[in-house]
Amino acid sequence: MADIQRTVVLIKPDGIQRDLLGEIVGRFERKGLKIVAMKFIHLTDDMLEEHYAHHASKPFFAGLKKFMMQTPVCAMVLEGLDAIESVRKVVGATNPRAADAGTIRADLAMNVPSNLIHASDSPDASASEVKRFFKDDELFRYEKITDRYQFGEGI
Ligand code: IDP
Ligand code: MG
Repeated sequence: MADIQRTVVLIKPDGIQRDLLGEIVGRFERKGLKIVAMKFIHLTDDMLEEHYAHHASKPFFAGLKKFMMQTPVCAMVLEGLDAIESVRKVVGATNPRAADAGTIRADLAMNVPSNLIHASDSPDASASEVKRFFKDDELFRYEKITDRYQFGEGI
């Protein structure tokens, strides 16, 4: 059974610098994910210490944080059937050179940390990332006439 889930996506500074916002958002829209929140955030060192805590001991951590603060990031919450896994599939593997063709990272990126996108990797991560980056009143509920195709029985 598929669940309706929410997931957090950040378009990283390389996406902003390379003018890929429209292309990336368009891919999620065309997939059928519903944008329920969207804004620019200039990430802080504190936010990144929390967000990338799993990399705190890595030699690339300082560079990763610096990269993530080069410009604002475009943060969004996407909703859809099994949205967490669906979005990770559309995004592709962490190393863009190893990602499957057709994914955003394979098609549009070459390197790390500049692999264009962050996407939540589990329901727990999604829940804490929604709280980390969004206030309740920045999350919107609304009906779209296409919801009937993209949610529930799909008819
Ligand atoms: P993910 O973004 O695919 O979930 P994670 O392992 O959670 O991958 O890593 C978070 C981010 O840290 C990556 O997207 C990438 O920007 C950066 N990163 C991961 N591994 C490396 C590395 O070996 N060198 C530099 N940056 C890295
Ligand atoms: Mg990750």
